[in-house]
Amino acid sequence: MRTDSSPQTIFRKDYLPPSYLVDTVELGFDLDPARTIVASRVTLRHNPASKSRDIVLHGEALELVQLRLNGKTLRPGQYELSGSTLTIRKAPLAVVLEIETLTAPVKNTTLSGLYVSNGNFFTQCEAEGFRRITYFPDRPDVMAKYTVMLRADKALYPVLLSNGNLIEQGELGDGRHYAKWEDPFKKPSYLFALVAARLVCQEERYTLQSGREVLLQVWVEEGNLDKTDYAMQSLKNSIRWDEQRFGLELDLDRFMIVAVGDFNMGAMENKGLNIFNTKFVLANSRVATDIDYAGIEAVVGHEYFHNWTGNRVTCRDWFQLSLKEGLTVFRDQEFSADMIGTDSGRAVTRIDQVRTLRQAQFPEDAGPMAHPVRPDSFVEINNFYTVTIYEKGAEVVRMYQTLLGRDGFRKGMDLYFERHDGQAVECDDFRAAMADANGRDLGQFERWYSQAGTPVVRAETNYDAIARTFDITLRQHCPASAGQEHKLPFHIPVAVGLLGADGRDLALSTDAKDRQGQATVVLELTGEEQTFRFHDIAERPTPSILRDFSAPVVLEYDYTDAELLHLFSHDSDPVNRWEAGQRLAMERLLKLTTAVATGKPLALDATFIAAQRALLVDETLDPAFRELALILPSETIIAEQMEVVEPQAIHSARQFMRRTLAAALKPELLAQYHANQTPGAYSPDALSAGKRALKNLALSYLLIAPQEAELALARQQFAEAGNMTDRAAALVALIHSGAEVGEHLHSFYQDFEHEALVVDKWFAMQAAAPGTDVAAVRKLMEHPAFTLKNPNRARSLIFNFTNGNPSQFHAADGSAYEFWAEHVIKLDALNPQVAARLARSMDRWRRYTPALQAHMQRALERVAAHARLSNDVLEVVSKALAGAR
Ligand code: B3K
Ligand code: ZN
Repeated sequence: MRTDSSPQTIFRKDYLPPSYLVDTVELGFDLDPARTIVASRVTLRHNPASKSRDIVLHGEALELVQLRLNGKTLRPGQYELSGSTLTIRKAPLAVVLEIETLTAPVKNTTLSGLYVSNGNFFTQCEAEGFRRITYFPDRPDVMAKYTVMLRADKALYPVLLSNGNLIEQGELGDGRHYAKWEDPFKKPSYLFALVAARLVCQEERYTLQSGREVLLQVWVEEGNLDKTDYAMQSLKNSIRWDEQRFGLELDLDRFMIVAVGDFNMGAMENKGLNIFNTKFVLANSRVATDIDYAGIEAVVGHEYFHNWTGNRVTCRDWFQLSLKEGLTVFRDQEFSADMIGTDSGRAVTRIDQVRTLRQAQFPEDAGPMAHPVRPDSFVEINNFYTVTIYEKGAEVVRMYQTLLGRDGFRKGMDLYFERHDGQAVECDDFRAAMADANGRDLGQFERWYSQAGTPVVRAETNYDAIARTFDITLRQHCPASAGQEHKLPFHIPVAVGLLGADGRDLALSTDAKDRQGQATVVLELTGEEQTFRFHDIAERPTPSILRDFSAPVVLEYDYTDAELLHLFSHDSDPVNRWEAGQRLAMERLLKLTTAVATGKPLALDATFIAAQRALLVDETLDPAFRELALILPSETIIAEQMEVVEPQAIHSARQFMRRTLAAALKPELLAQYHANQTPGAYSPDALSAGKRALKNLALSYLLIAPQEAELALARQQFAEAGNMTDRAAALVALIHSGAEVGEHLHSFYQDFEHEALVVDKWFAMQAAAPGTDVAAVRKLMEHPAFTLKNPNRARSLIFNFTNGNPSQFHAADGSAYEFWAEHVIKLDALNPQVAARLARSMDRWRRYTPALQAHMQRALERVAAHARLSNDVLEVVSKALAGAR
C-alpha cells in the first residue's frame, strides 16, 4: 500500500486569482546541452483581486543559482522552497525578480520544458513545462510580454528562434552568436517557445486579405525540404480560411512552423512559433499516405486557429481546457470540410468524426477516466488532453452552430472576441457570448460542460393515418459516472428527416399552420421526455433521426431491417445513410459473436450481402463514401456493445463476415479495384484519395483467403506503387492475408530505413496484424531501429499492438498484459506523459470475461505497486483499480 506520497488532487472549485500579475518577462538563455543557464527578469505587481501578498512561483527539475528581489539577493531563509513551489511571503506591491537557474536539457527525456532532440534544442511548455525552464507563476491566467535573448554555439545551432519578432542578432565571439526576439502580445507562459538548431526552411511572403504582407516559414532538418510543400500550402489555406469564415487575421508579421522528431503529441500552438511533430509536417508522395496528408492539413490548421482561440483568448485555468481545444478542433474540422468543398466530401469528414467518437470517446465517457468537458478535478493535467476535452468538446461547440445556425454562431464568435480579446476566461464566457449574441437562453446547455457520460436518447414513433400526423417521442437518460450518480436532462438538438416509400424526403412542418416544408428539422429535446408532432404526413414514413450526428449521444430506436435497408439505400443525409449500414452490420456482428462463443454455426443473410453489393457498385456515390460505408464496425466498437467482452469471439465473427462478403462480392470488388485506379502524378485531393481508399479496401477484401491471382495483384501494387498510400496498403493487405511477407517487409525497410516516419509505419503495420502475438512484438523490439525514447517509435509498435490488435492483446494467458505492465513502468521512467497514455489501454478491463479480468487486474496492480511512479501513471492506474478488491 502506498501511504507516503499520495498525489494531490486539484479542484476547480478551489480556483483563486493569482496574487501577483506579471507585466514583462525578459529571458536570457546560454544554451548548452548539459548545462544551460537561464536568467530571467520579471516585473510583477500585486493583483488587487487577491488578498494574498505571497508570490508563488513554480519550478521543477531546476537548480536555483540566484534569486534577487528588487535588486537584493534573497537568502534561503527569505523564501520557501517546497516540492515544486517557491514562495516569497509578504512581498512589496511592485516587484522585480531576477532569477538564475541551471538545467540539463540533454538529460530531459520527458520532452516537457527545454530538451534536446537529435542534437537540437526545443521546448514544450503546455501545460506545465515552463516551470522546468525557470521559476515562474506558471498558470494560464498570468499573461505577460516576453523578450528573449538566445545565445549558443553558431556552428552547432545556426538557427535561433523564439516567439514574435526577431529584433536583433549578431556574433558574440568565441564561435557563439545571439538572437533577440520580442513578442508584442501578452501571453501565458505555456505559449513560450524557443528553438536552437541546425535546420533549414522553406519560406514565403504571403499577402493577407487586408494587403499586409507576412513571412511564413517551415523549418525542418536538412534533407527534408522536399517534404514541406503541403504544410506550407495548408498554412496559407488556414490563414485565408480564418479570414473568410471568421474574419480573423494573422496578428504577427512572421509565422513559423518547426518540425521535431521527438515530440509527445501532434503539435503545439506557441505564439508565432508552432512546434510540430515531424509526422504532421513532412510529406511527399513517396513517404506519406493520404491519411498523413489529411492529418497535416488538419493539424496545421488546428495550431494556426489557436492563434485566436487559445492564444488571443486563453483559459483561466486548466479546467477550462476545452474552451480552446473543443473550439479549435471544431474550427479545424470545419476547415478540412470546407477545403474539400463538396457536400459529400463534408459528409465523409463528418462520418470520420463520428467513428472517432465511438471508437475512443464513448468508451472514455463510460470508463474509469470519465470526466466532463470541463472537469471538476484532476491529479495530473497532462492526463486530461483527452478525446472528451477535444472531440466531445468540439461536438459541444458544433451543437451551438446547429442550434443557432451558421450566422448565429458567427455572431457569438464575434461577441466572444469583442468581450474577451487579451483575457484568460472560462467555458461559461463562451456560452454567454453565444447566448447573448443571439438573444437565447442557453442555461441548460451548461450541463454539456458539467456532466460526464454519453446520453442515451430513446425514440418511439407513432403514425396516425387519419390525422396525417407523425409523432416522435424522445426520452433521454445518462448513465452514472464516477462522482456523478444522477444526471439532469441535457439540451439536445436532434435533427430529423422523414423518408417516404420512394426514398425521398417528405416536406416537414412541426406547426399545423405552417405549410413551408423542410427536409430536416432540428428538434430541441430539453426535458426527460418530449413528443414532437409532424403534420400533414401523407404516408407512414421511415424516420431518419439524429441526422449529421447532431448531438454526441447514443440513439436507440427499434428500426426494422427493412427500415434500415431503406435508409441505407436512400437517406439524403449521408451520415445517417452510413449509420444505417453500421446498424445493419452491428446487429449481425453481435449475433455472430454470440454464435462463435457458443459454438453455433455461422451464417450471413443474402439481404445484407445484397445491400453491401448495391452500395459498392453505386457509381452515383463518392468512392470515399462507399469505402466508409463498407468498413465494418471495428472490434473495439463491437466490444462496447457487449455485456461481457470476448475479444477472440469478436475477432472471429468479424473475420467471418469479411470472408463471407469477400467471397460473395469478388467480381464486384475486382471491378472496383480496377475502376478506381489513379494513374498519373500523385495528388492528395479528396477525390483521388477516396478512389485509392475504395480501391485499397477492395484489395484488402480480395486478399482474405486469396488465390494466386489476388496475391499477384497485391504484389504488383506493392512493387509498382507510385505513392506511399498504395504501397503501404498493398503491404498491409499482404500481411493480413497470412501469405509469406518476409521479403516484402525486408525490401520496404531497406527502401525507407532513413525515413523515420516510414519506419514507424513499418513497425505499426506489423504490430496491428492479427498474426502478431506478444512474442513477435518482443522480437520486433530487438530490432536496431526500435527505441522507447522516441514517442513516435514507441507508439508505432507498442500502442498499435495494445490498442490496435485486440485479439492478440487479450490473449487468454494474459501474457500481453504482462508486457503492457512492463512497458508502462519502463516508459514511465523516461517519459510519464507517454507512459500514462499507454496505461489507458487497460481502461475497460472490467468489461472482459472473468478470466481476462483477473489477468488484467494483476497487471494493473503490478504497475500500481511500482515504487517510483509518476503522478501521470499513478492517476490512471488508481482510477482504473478504484473499488477493485
Ligand atoms: N495544445 C497542445 C497540446 C498540449 C498537450 C500537453 N500535454 C496541442 C494542441 O491541442 O493544439
Ligand atoms: Zn489544440
